[in-house]
Amino acid sequence: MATTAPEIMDRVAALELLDSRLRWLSAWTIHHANHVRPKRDGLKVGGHQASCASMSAIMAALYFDALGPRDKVAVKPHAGPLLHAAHYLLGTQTRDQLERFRGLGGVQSYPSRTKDRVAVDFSTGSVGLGVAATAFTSLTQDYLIAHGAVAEDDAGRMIALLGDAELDEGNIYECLIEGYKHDIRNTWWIVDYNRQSLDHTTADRMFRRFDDIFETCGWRVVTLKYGKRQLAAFAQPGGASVRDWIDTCPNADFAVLTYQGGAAWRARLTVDIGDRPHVAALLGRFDDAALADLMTNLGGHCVATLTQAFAAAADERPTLFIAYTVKGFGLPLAGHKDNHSGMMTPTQIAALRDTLGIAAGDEWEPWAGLDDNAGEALRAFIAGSALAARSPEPRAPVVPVPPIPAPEGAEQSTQAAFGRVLLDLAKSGAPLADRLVTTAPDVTQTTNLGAFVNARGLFRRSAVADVFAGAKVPSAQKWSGHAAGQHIELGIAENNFFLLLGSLGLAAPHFGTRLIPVGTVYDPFIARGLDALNYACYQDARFLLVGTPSGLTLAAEGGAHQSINTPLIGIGQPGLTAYEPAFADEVAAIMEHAFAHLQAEDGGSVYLRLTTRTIAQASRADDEWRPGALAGGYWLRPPAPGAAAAIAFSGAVAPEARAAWDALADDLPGLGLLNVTSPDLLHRGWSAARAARACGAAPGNAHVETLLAPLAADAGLVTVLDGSPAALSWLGGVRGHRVSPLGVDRFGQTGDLTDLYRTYRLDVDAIVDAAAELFIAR
Ligand SMILES: Cc1ncc(C[n+]2csc(CCOP(=O)(O)OP(=O)(O)O)c2C)c(N)n1
Ligand SMILES: [Mg+2]
Repeated sequence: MATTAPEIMDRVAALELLDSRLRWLSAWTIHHANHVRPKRDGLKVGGHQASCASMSAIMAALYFDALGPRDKVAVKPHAGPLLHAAHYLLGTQTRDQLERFRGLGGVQSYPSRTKDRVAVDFSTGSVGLGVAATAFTSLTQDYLIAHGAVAEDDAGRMIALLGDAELDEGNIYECLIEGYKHDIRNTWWIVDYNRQSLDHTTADRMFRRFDDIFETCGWRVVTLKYGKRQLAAFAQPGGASVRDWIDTCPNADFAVLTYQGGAAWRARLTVDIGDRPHVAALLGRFDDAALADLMTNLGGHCVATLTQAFAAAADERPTLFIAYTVKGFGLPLAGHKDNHSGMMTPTQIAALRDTLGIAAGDEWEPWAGLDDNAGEALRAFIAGSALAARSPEPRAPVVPVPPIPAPEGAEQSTQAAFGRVLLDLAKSGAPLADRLVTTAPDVTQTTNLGAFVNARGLFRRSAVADVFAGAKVPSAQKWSGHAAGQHIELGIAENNFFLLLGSLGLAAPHFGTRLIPVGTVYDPFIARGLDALNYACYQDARFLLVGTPSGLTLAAEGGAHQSINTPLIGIGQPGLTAYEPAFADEVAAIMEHAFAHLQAEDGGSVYLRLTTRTIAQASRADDEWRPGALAGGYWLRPPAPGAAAAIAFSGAVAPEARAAWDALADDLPGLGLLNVTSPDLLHRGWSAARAARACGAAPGNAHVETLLAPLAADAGLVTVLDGSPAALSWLGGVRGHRVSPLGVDRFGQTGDLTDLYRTYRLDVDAIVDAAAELFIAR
């Protein structure tokens, strides 16, 4: 705890001044971007002055007092300007960056690990996700401790500062349940309980319900409802009545009175409890301004209350702090119904500046309005805080990737090949194998992770026996858990799965040790966790995601389990390279590449879309296919120069594409057969090459341009995949070729493969017909 304040100022006084500095700087940063900086587009810039003001005391107490050197914080997205203000006071953020808040290259609207220039532990933006990320990062820390990569004494606390409306997000409760199963510790969630969201005032029925929910899941709940001045008033004659009144005051009434101010408080209190003993005398001792101050002196605005509460929760038990606050505290926006996006007028901000004694023109001066001694004292105070003592994020060494041989077998499925590669790695003793962490949302066995888990065990901080094995019940699965295990078993909630992948995938920058997370999920249920996947990618977390089984090829499983649009997700998701291999040797090559790519400085995460369909493997004369497969596609049958047509396919429909090629080759001499292993990479490369050419730099061709170059200018392409046809139909735009796209764009249904491929036009006949259509249409 920081106690370095010079004698002229005690700790609480320093934190109170810092609270008001943070509130001012955050308000001014937002004001400047909206009212001072010249505008070119007439659009509102935005920012959330009320949401910041609500939490400035919490920020001051946490960042300048309670924070430990290894603690990590997820800051409520719309309180981002407070985080930057704290760094500005510390000297680690520049005025130029603040002046460019929400402008190109300036401070981001919401804290961003990758785009902001100050240390951001967790990006936030989509409410609820940053909160849960702290719990999964604590689990990641426990995993690293158990595996000897982090010392127990070096464990930090994972802290979320959240808005109360974030508690409406379902992912919070999914996380609570999963966290309880894994005995989560070292996690604090601090709720800015201002009881206002964007549209609403929190339902009064929720009062104390959060206590029940969190306590049931093993959390300690600390409610910080009253500030010190309120507590002092409650101790006076008549005070108990005021306290009872506050405790039963509906949230909306409290907000209205806060907005209306001292006279309104007095009138209402007088009507409601003025006839109770000593109340009139008590109220009479406060003028209107002092009464308004008293009634809004809530726990979340009282740094003394906050620092005491934080210090008292020093053990590792997960803790929920419910800090009562006023949205827009200290601003004319306080309590107003529409204050979420509300902004002070130039007149109002000038008035606020005047009350702080800041001269016009000195708005950015960190210590303006304070005498020199006070400014110097505060500078010294924060220089001694834990925020100042934090080291930059570590750089973790790269783990060497061994060659990954292709699984043997003339007939294989890509899903089985994936499982085989992991098992072989587990047995190999390669250093990379020790860094693998697998996880799945209750689909470990049906996604072929089981063999790896048998070899490496389930991860549990405290050993868990395999009761079935103990009772000698025969099973292919060994399901005992121990601290050295490498599979983190999750319940079925896919949001948790993606949040955990995101946390494991940040182990390198967060803890200095690389983990290689591998997660499997049924391909259609990627959609269930899509925002959490996007969030993980936005943070530049690195992991291998395997969506399997996929597509209509699941046949008998029916339309509820057959993924259709995941290839488009693969194309559309930044930070994630999507592959859909057809053959087992491609799976091995892509996994080898992926393990390096997800460790590379300019790399990213990788998504494999796989299938359980066992198909005849391609016979290979050499390894020439390999670079093309990694780059997104290669010719399984190269077209003759000037060829009039080609078939382009991805994944499970390889047998149909090959058979159609056989059927058409005589009629269409020089017909090409293109195996597109990554529509995503081909499209991305095409965009990048065009952008580079537009900038006059690197005029080279994209891989897809080179691939399609041999075809005649007026050639036709048949594209086919078990997924949305749009994932490949764009190929026609690359060189202006005509396209006849096949794929799935209706819900699937049950059936066998023959019936379904015929019904949905993925069979050989459909491909032959699609080729004919290209030429008949000419
Ligand atoms: C997933 C998601 N949905 C909606 C939004 C838009 N949004 C941003 S803040 C907010 C309300 C937040 O209220 P609260 O958490 O109570 O924060 P406060 O500003 O009151 O502190 C909403 C709806 C969002 N950022 N993320
Ligand atoms: Mg709120």
